[in-house]
Amino acid sequence: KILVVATGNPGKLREMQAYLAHSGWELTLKPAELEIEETGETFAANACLKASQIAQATGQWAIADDSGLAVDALNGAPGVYSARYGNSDSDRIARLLRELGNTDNRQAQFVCAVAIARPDGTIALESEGLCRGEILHAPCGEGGFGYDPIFYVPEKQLTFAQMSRELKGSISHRGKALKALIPQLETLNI
Ligand code: ITT
Repeated sequence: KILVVATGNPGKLREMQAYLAHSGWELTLKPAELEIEETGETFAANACLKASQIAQATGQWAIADDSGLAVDALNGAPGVYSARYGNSDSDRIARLLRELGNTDNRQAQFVCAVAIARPDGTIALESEGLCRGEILHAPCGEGGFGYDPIFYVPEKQLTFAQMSRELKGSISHRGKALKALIPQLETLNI
């Protein structure tokens, strides 16, 4: 049972592999030359688009994750445009901190939509997870990827970048979306 992971983001791949390690599926990375343009307006639409196109291109089952950070004081930006907010993680973080400035309201949420497509490109399963937290004024922590160093979870008193992969996975948008998916994956009966 092979699932092609429709991502070019190594941080996502590592987390997906860890969280689906006992699902009975073997995860393999999509060929690098297959790139999908994300034209959807929602996380779910983009996850379906990526899973469907990679499944069709490879003729195998595929899983995609579309995710991002929605900041309350920025009316949900960068949201589905989180990856396009800059050319590197540090550029994206710098831009977000600049746009937020000294705003008191630091509330934000990470959202993750996951979709699984059959080899013919039709969508078999969808799932979504979210995690609320606060945007710090400066990065803190070395782990994780993307916006993790500025995303602080008050309940744990840590940023995502200060958490072990296990702890992040137990509360994160991606961890929740994939956890909800596992029982459904088992019912596929492939
Ligand atoms: P693929 O589309 O190839 O999967 P991508 O990085 O372009 O990779 P998205 O379009 O879904 O993925 O954009 C997600 C953005 O949100 C990207 O900038 C990530 O760094 C960021 N992001 C998503 N999940 C995150 C997490 O758990 N921690 C930190 N940043 C995250």
